[in-house]
Amino acid sequence: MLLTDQHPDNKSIMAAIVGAPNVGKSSLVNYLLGMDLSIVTSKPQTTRNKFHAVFTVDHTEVVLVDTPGLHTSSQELNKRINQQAVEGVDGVDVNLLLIDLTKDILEQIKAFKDFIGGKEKELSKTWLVFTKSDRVENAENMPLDKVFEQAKEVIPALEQYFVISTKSGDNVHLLTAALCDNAQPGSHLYLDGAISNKNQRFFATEYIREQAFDLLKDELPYEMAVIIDEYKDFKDKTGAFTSHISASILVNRPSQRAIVVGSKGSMIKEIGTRARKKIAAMTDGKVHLNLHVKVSPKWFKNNFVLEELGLPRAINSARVWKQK
Ligand SMILES: Nc1nc2c(ncn2[C@@H]2O[C@H](COP(=O)(O)OP(=O)(O)O)[C@@H](O)[C@H]2O)c(=O)[nH]1
Ligand SMILES: [Mg+2]
Repeated sequence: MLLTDQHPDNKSIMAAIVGAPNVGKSSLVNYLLGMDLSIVTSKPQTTRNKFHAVFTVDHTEVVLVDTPGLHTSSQELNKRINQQAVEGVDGVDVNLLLIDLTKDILEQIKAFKDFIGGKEKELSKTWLVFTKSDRVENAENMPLDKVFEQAKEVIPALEQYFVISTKSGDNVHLLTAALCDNAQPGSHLYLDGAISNKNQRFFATEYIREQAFDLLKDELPYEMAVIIDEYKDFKDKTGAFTSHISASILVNRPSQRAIVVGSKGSMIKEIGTRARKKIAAMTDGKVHLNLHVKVSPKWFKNNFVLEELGLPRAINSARVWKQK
């Protein structure tokens, strides 16, 4: 889509947000956007699809690419999730490599190097963003200059670093300023007011999954996926919008269905109530949400389900799919 009649002062920059699971990628996206768009949970590996999140500062458009956490696994689902992360860093102007200050720093840097698989020379300029500074007592006394120099030996594309907290908001403005300074004159990719390349349907499934992640324990959420069966918007007599949404929560085994439904349906009801509130905050209207739990054995190996979830085949996917 080409947007015509752009302001002559328009500038744009695209930044990929990468890093290990749970470093705070989605939290940073939400902080910069000023809204809870990307799902944030205390459990790692919740984000599965890459997507754009957009904000503007004066005439400068910043397009953030939220990516799933980098993890290596031979499982088909994880291969496809990783592919989303790989594509996320492709063709961007800058990579923001997030590093959790509360964990081993150099290990995270090396994990990123392994992830890009020897292509560090082709990498766009990359900035280190140390996160969760509110959780370490003396972030300003940490030898981060030295750590940065060591990191540069591993990833030569590293240019500078930031030390931020999205909880306290510390230093995030420095990152925003650097992004704006590095934006190039040119057309905006998105219309004014756009916040993402994904639609409300996508975020509805994310918010259902987010609430289920929060409420359910252990491994179950990783064997769970959400698919929208129906999504319809109606205008009522007052002109207000009501969205009627039916969605299926897919699980792998019948025993998991029992857990997600809960005693007398209490769990699915709670997931639904919380998700409905979050979806309504996004649509700014009323929401009727119908949730069903379906047992779909091995959905995470099923090409049709994975495509429906926005996870096409990865480069290293096994060629095992039967032709229809
Ligand atoms: N204390 C603190 N917690 C954070 C910060 N950023 C993220 N978190 C927490 O870290 C967890 C993972 O965050 P999330 O944004 O989902 O990480 P992602 O997996 O990289 O997208 C959540 O529990 C967040 O609340 C921060 O700056 N300070
Ligand atoms: Mg995330």
